[in-house]
Amino acid sequence: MRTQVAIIGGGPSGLLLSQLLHTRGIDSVVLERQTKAYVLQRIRAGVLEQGLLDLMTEAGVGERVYREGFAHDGTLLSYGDEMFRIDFTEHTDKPVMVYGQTEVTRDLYKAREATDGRLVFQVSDVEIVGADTDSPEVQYTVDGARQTLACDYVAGCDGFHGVSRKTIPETLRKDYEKVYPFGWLGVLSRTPPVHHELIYANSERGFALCSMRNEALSRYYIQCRLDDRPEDWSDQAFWDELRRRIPGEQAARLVTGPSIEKSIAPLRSFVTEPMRWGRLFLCGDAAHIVPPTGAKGLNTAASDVHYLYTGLRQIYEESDAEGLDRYSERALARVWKTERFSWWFSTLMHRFPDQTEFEYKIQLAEIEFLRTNKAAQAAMAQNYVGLPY
Ligand code: RFL
Ligand code: PHB
Repeated sequence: MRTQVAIIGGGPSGLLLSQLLHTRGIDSVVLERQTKAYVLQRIRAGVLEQGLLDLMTEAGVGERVYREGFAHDGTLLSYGDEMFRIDFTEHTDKPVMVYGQTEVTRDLYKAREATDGRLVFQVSDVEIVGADTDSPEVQYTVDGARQTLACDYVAGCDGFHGVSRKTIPETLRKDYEKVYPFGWLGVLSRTPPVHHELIYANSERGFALCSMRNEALSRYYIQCRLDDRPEDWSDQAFWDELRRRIPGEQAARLVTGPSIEKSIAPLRSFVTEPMRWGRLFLCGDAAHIVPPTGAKGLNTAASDVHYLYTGLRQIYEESDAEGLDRYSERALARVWKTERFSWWFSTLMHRFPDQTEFEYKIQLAEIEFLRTNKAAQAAMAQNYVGLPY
């Protein structure tokens, strides 16, 4: 089999790139390790930046998100019983959209299937061969048979645990990592959200986040220990702990119900450099991870897709390699700014096990500064709605 761009990974990065390339008549094949049903049951991101919305529109999948998504022009921060709002419209010209990653992925699968996109599921033993030559290929096994996909370029969109990043020789890449000493326990429940905007809560007992998918579906998170397991947390224990971490007024209003999903995610900041080796380009979680505070993971994957799509268009439509040659540099410049914001917001809002009383006081002083200082609010708002591409 042959294609122009072999895409490893059928998550949001791989699918969005594939659908965008299709709009320009550039052929791709997406190789996904899991089944489509498995990819669609992963509950992840919920907040989309304007940049991602624009890419979805360009890819022809921008209709449902504007119909069913919820535009938010502010977010709430609390500490103890105090709560204040960061107003996006006061400091930026755009809102964010609350719409689940699951729905983004569903829309993209639908579009790829409607346009006869080639998607291969349940591939295993994926191997990228000759990435540093002019004729790379991807070898993989499906239905027990070994296959070879010849291509011009390989897009490594296979997430943090994929094979693409590891294909770049260790001597040529450098990994930067920070692991946080806690995780997030997330619960999805068929209950109305406690507030119509998101609440990021700093409490003495640890961080909490009140988010949502729609008027009848809520998504809540609480900071938990790294050795906690979802089965250790009954629904009742989760709701009790969440109530203790958000302002009393919100706690009194919280509607609880049975969880329909409960999972724990560790928090990590990670970047690999460079994001390109020969004809292999890393994109999304394959190249970088942010802690979820600030909702930047999927959105940063989308900005990579933008730079890679632009580079591929340039080479196929104008025979100009400038965009591909500068892909890694351009993507990383934005990635590091997003890493900084996610690290800052995580550090501001969580309880660290070794935190001294002094450090806790400093944290509260910084939140207090943010509550009262317009310049600090503007910086937060601009980062939250998404830095320009
Ligand atoms: P994905 O989604 O991990 O997709 C990679 C795909 O590659 C497949 N794969 C392989 N396929 C073939 N061969 C192999 N060897 C393969 N190895 C892996 C996988 O099966 C998978 O289908 O990466 P992608 O596309 O780069 O997308 C990244 C986003 O999924 C991620 O950044 C976000 O979910 C992060 N994130 C959030 N991001 C936001 O922008 N806003 C949010 O509100 C937000 N909330 C979150 C989040 C992530 C979370 N968790 C669980 C990590 C909340 C949570 C709790
Ligand atoms: C979510 O709704 O899943 C969500 C929202 C905001 C975040 C992280 C996750 O910062």
